[in-house]
Amino acid sequence: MPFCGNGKIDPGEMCDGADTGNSQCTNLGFDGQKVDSKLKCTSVCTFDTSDCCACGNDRVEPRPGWECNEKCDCTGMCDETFSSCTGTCNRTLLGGETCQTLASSSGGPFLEGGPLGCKADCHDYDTTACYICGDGIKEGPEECDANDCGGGLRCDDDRACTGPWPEHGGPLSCLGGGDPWDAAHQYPNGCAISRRSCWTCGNGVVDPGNYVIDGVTLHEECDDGGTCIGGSANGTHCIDASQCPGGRCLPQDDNNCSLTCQVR
Ligand SMILES: [Ca+2]
Ligand SMILES: [Ca+2]
Ligand SMILES: [Ca+2]
Ligand SMILES: [Ca+2]
Repeated sequence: MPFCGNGKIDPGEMCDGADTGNSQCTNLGFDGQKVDSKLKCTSVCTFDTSDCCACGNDRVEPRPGWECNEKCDCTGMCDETFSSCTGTCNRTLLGGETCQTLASSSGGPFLEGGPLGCKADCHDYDTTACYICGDGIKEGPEECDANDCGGGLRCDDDRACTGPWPEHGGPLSCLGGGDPWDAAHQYPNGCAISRRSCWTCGNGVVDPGNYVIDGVTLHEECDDGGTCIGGSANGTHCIDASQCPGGRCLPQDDNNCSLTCQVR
């Protein structure tokens, strides 16, 4: 470029010195520029876009200091010239924020999940993958939240407990974490289903907790197991279906203990 450096645009030059013609960052597909700056020119008379900003350019350009009001940036959405920003996000720049830090800085509830995302215009975070244990809504990896046990099931429904036995039931518990019982068992993190209030008549164990049958609140008074019905072990005592190959293990209404595990 024999005339690069003479301060005016000659054939083959995009710009020269301070002369960028009518071009601005926005003409090149960028969203804006650094405040008090403009499109610049390199020493070889090509555009220097380092003070241009765009959603999708691998850099978070927030206010103040930039016209682009970005909180985050989702890279890979634009091609090299930023004239076609239709790609999909392949890396999200979040300025160090996470679901958790975002919640605490806003004074909002504690968001436990993630990942935190970036909205397509880079102007705000996408929190749809964040979740809150304690908001009463089962979401993300939660097994339950408060009384929401998923699929429209209320955890406190007396029939919420299900199992392989014909005689079973009771409410499920949704554990919020911090409960000593939870910590001692398998639910240290909260929003996990506990079956501690379930009952199963016929499993050979007098289960704790109450259950309701036909409006009457009961608790197991006895449980002497069941009997294999059918299969190779037909007629033998059992406490689990695995003990009855080809058959079922069912509680028996005998002289001592009823089908709902009440003492006769
Ligand atoms: Ca020139
Ligand atoms: Ca950007
Ligand atoms: Ca929740
Ligand atoms: Ca039982």
